[in-house]
Amino acid sequence: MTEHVLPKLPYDYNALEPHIDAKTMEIHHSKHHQAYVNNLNASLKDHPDLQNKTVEDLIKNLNSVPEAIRNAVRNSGGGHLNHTFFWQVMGPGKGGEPSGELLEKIKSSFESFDKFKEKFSAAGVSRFGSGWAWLTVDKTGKLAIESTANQDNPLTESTVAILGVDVWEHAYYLKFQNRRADYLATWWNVVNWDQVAHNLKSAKH
Ligand code: MN3
Repeated sequence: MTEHVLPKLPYDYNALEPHIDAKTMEIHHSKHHQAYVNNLNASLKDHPDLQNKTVEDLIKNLNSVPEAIRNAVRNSGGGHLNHTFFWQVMGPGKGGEPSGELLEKIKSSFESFDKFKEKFSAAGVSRFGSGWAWLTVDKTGKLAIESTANQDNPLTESTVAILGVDVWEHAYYLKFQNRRADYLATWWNVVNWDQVAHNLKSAKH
């Protein structure tokens, strides 16, 4: 069978310091993300027809996954997809503001870049329990801020995420404890806007 594998982190565990600490990154990637990958492979063990599908395919078409493993695929496949995405939209020496078409779209959708940040952070802060906040684009090119519970991905509801932030406690608890709003305020310093612009362009195709 083709097994899903943990992707290599595109930078070192300490690369996002001081904003996100090395220990959090190490545990998040090598333990949490690895567990999603392992659990996804375990849930697909007796389903050879699903083993060659990409994780995007599985999450996009959850209703075609047999009911017996649907929830497991939703959680562990979603976890694998979301974290693979999350590592890419962050990077060392990033932050700042987007430019070009992405900035224009953000301004026309949310009034200003600052207002966008405010609304996006609010979506993360107000997500009860564990989940994600997203900037998504729909088929018509319209941007929206969304929030999902657990490891759900907007793809299941047919919008495409171009930016996302993990608000599970495991993403910030070591450094920020219960202060999720402080984590989110700091997180803007590591956002890789070049990757987000790339995601916007690819989502159109
Ligand atoms: Mn996580």
